[in-house]
Parts: sequence; structure tokens; C-alpha cells
Amino acid sequence: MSALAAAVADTNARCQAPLDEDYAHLQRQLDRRRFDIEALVARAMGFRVAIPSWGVGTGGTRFGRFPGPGEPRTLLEKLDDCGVVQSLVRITPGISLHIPWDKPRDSGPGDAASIRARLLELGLSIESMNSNTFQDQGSQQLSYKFGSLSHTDYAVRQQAIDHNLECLAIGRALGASAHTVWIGDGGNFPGQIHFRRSLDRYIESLQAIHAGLPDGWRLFIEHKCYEPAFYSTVLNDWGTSYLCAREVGERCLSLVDLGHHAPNVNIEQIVAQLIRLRALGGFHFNDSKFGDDDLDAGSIKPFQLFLIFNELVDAEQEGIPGFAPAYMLDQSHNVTDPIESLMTSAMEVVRAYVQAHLVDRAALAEAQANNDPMRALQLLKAAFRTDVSPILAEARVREGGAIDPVMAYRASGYRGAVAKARPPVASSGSGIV
Ligand SMILES: [Mn+2]
Repeated sequence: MSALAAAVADTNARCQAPLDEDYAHLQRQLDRRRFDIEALVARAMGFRVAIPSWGVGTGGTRFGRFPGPGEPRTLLEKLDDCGVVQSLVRITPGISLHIPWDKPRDSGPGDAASIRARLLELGLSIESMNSNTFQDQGSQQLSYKFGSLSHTDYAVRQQAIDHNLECLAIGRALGASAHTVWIGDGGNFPGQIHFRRSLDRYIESLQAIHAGLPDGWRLFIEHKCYEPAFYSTVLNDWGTSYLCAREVGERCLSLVDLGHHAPNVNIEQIVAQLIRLRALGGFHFNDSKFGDDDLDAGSIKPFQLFLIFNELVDAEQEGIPGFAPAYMLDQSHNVTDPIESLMTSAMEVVRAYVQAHLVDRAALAEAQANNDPMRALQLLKAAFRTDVSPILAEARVREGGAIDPVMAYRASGYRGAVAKARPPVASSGSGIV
């Protein structure tokens, strides 16, 4: 038995009796409220949120980066860490890759065949690809300093398009089915960029990428209100994203990264509007206090996360045609063990999903019809205040995971073991997009 499996068995044995007690109590409470706890366990077991390959390394800010011990140095090592997350929480089998950081080698360890074999061994799969035209890579001819897909120079735009097409080819070889484009294009000075023409060029470049999409793939475009450009950003908000997606093509959809909005923006309403417009492609979950996208999902504003899932579950239960958003974490781990942050965040996301199933939707519809805001809020709060932890733990146990993933992970000694096997490297291809 591996150290990890032994730690799961050992910690689960210690946590089982308290879990049984809490589960039985919650079952009585939910019976009274006419919710079927078994159905909720099934929902929790069926939930999926993908892990970004760059999330298993320490992130950083523009001021610095403080690497932790045992950081993965290669894609195979990143997959090993993702495998640890999945083996403990059991809802994260999907991985999102970043090119060029995760570009497979041409042959030998780290080539496409060895990556596919490792994925199979770990019970993981590649879900989506991410391009990178917000940095210059050593091998490229032209610089993205003044933009990529919207650059004024056709040759730079073509280089960025070719890079995205290469991501599609790599993703196809690894079994992915979606491609996400986030660009850093924008301006720092009034007058620097012709707003209308830069949008024209952006859309035209995306059309070329859309035309290269393999069968069955979806193209997600990710907006962000600022950073790295601080005066203007080409794809700055969800409305622009929606309108661009419509012009780009029918398989182009909007992706919502929670941290890519100005403070206090009503993200749950944006989510509902994109669902109404049949344009919601997916999510990058994280949390933020100011204007960043770096904090762990659910760590600052768990009620906001719940309200977002309230909209998603409402749409799911209504059976809206074509509603199939892709869920992924996208956050930067600067002061924690990335594996612990990813596990905790995945659990916060599924927590919000399960809590949203506890909204009495018939009563909510009645409160809305009667213009009774206090009753409406009470119904949402009743769901949000319910501690569904026993449901989540039960779902993990039934899938072979850990009742307390962080406790099991620490007991396994995994980080100490990989710290010995993986000496630090200067650059690990991690960060935030
Ligand atoms: Mn993102």
C-alpha cells in the first residue's frame, strides 16, 4: 500500500465515527426539510472541477515568488501532484494544460505517449488547453510587448494565431476538448490603442483559431478588466466577451474568471445573463479581496460563491438546452502548499454546488411572484447556512477518498518525500493566467 493510501485508511478510520454521527444528524434535519440526503451525496459524487497544471506549483506576484519545497519540475511531476489531489478529494480528474509550460517533449519521458500513459495510471484526463501570448518565449521571433492577437502588425498576430493552433494540435493528441484564450493585450496610455480597430483585429484572429478547432471542441474566451495593461484591456468585460463570441463563431463561448471583475461587481447576475444568452462556456474559480484573481476559492466570499452556484443549479434543474459549463480552479498559491490549497478550494466549490441544491425553488419562485424580498433572502440563507460537510465527506469516502483530505495528505508525508526527490529549479512554469 502506498504511503498516501495508508494515510487515507488510517485517518478515515479515526474520522469515521464522528462522520457517521454528523451524517445521521444532518439526515434528520434534511428529512424534516424534505430533502433527500442520498440524492445530495450522489450530486456531490458526480461533481467535477478541473485542476490547472500550473496550480500545483507556487505562484507569485510581480514583486517576487517564494517557491516551496518539492515543486514539480516537469509535466509528469505536475500530473503526479494532480493525482494526489484527485486521490484524496475524488472530484478533480480533469486537468487543464498551459502551452508552452506543459509542452510535451518530442520523444522519451515527457512525450505525448508517456503523458497519456501517466494520465491513465493516475485516473486523470486532459480537459482543456490554455495558450500563452502574454509572455515572450525564447524560441519566438516577434515580441508580444505591444499585444498578440490584436497587435497592429499582421506578422505578430499570425504568430499568436499559429501558437493557438499548435495548442489545439497538442490538445488533440492528449485528448482535450476545449481551448481557453486569455490575452494580456491592452494599453497603458490614452491614445496608445485604437479601441475599435484593436477589437476588429482581436475578433479576426479568434475567427482564424475558431476555424482550426477540432470536431467537438469548444473555444472559451476569458475577459479581464485590467492587468497586465492598466489603462485599457481589449477584452475587458463579459458584455464585450459575449458580443465577440457571437462574431467569432458558434463554438466560441464566454468564460468567467471570478477574479477578473472590478470589486463589488454582481458576478452571479453576469452568470445568469450569460446562461440566458446561451453563451456561458465555463469558469475559473478563485477568490479576491480587491481586483485580483489570486486567492483560494471560497476563502473570502463564500456567500458569493454560493449565489453563483444558485444560478448554475437553477439552470441545471431547469434543463436549459446546451447548458454544460466547464468548471476549473484558477488561483495562485503564494503562501500555502499548493496541493492543500487545491484540495480545499475544490471542496469549497462542491460545497457551494451542494448547498445550492438546498434552495427551496418552489418557495423562492412564490416569494419572487409575491414581491417578498425578505422571504426570498431567508430561503437562500437557509440553504447557505446548512453545513453540508458530512455530505461531501460521505461522497469522498464512497469514492475511496479521504474524509479529511488535508489531514490525510499531511499524514502521508508526500511533500517531504517529493522535496527530497525534486531539487529546486529556477523556473517551474507556474503562476496565474
Ligand atoms: Mn483565469
